[in-house]
Amino acid sequence: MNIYTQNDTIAAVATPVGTGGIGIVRLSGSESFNVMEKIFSSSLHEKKLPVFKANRIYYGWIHEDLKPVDEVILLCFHSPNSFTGEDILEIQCHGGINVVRQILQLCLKNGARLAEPGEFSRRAFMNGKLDLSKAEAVIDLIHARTDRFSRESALNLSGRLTEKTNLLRTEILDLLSRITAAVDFPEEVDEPAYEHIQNRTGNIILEIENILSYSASSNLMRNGVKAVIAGRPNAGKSSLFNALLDAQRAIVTEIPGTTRDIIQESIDLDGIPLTLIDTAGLRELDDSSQHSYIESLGINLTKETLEISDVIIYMYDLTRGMTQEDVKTLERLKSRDNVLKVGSKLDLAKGVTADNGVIKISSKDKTGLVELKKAVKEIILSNPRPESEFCTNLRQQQCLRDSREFLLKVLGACQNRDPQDLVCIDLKSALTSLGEITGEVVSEEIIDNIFSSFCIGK
Ligand SMILES: Nc1nc2c(ncn2[C@@H]2O[C@H](COP(=O)(O)OP(=O)(O)OP(=O)(O)O)[C@@H](O)[C@H]2O)c(=O)[nH]1
Ligand SMILES: [Mg+2]
Repeated sequence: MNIYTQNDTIAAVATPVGTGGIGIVRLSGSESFNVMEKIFSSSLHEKKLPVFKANRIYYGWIHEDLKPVDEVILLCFHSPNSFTGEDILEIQCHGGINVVRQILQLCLKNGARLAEPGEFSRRAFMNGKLDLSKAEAVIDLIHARTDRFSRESALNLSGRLTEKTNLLRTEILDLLSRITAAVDFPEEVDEPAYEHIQNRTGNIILEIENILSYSASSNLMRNGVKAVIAGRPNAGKSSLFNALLDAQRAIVTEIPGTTRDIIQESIDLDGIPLTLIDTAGLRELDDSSQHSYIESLGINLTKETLEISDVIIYMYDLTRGMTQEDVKTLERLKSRDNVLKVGSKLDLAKGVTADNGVIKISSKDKTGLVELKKAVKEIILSNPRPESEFCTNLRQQQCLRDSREFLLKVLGACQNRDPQDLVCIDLKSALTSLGEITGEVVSEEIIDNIFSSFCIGK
């Protein structure tokens, strides 16, 4: 993707496709103001151009040969004080699909090129305006499905991870400088004691491990989990699905076999994005009617979904008790440690006793739902730490692990009393791995990979 190294002027629509109050077309590059001079005027009676000053807002018209396209305001930023570090103009127009597209077309016709996905942010990175971990925080913030993940991403955007990484890098650099000085000038500078190197390296490893200890909860917040509601027809699965969503999303009837397809929606379970899946009721079908055929397809889908789900909410009707088929299905799921047994319709089965470990609920009057959510959370959080001090993605975790590996080698080398110039090699590699987190040292391929996951206009 070498186009990124070019300094041409790019344009894109920065707001989502669709109708809205305001649409934004963004331009970045040295030609931005020249493009604008061709398509903007403060008046429609005659071509009138303001002197575009930095950090100012201008009112006027986007026009084509003084024929009005839209009434807009312009936000002006001059290089280097802008998001990308280049000249930037943001055209705020009315948010109609067509008008936004027309303005973009005019920009393209008058000297700009359509931006690639993430190209604005990539330019910001290239111009030192945004480090890599902050750029990744921007993507996270845009895609966050829960309040908690938004907050975590905003903290990273504000520099939490960058600052921590830089602190650790400074520590390594400091140690490296002391050893290098002694290696290069053995007459003047004494070698640091091996114990000293070991102590400091050990502390850095502990710090890295502390950040890594939040990996599982970071991954959970980022990726979310799948919880499937399964059980026999009429067990009350769709009713529970609706009750948890607090919306009438799935059809509920007293006819067994109502749900035939997989229906899924996302809910926020205390900061964890939980994809809740309603399924077709499990039962043996013995006739070969078309109706049964369709239902059997649904049942197969249910079985496949059971395989890939992180939590299985297995429901049975308390008023009917557990049937042989329920027992058989639960037997098949025995090896999984993620099954919750849920008895439904508690409002109709007040005096009914249930096995130990069964969570009794009523979707009708919403009893037992808090306990159910708590139990789901317990399964999900059996490993990860619930609170996160550091939120990292897989790439950043790999950089941290690589760095830790090199630092462990440093400890080993000190233990063996290897020459200190050898110790330096691993310290340098540990430094490089940490530098990859913020993009201090990073390959073109990784940069491409990160910025291609942005949307156009960002
Ligand atoms: N009184 C009462 N009725 C319920 C409750 N939950 C479900 N029902 C009723 O039980 C019937 C079946 O409910 P559904 O939610 O459609 O059951 P399902 O498991 O999705 O059924 P299928 O889609 O056919 O597999 C409906 O008539 C619901 O109104 C409950 O908590 N209390
Ligand atoms: Mg259903």
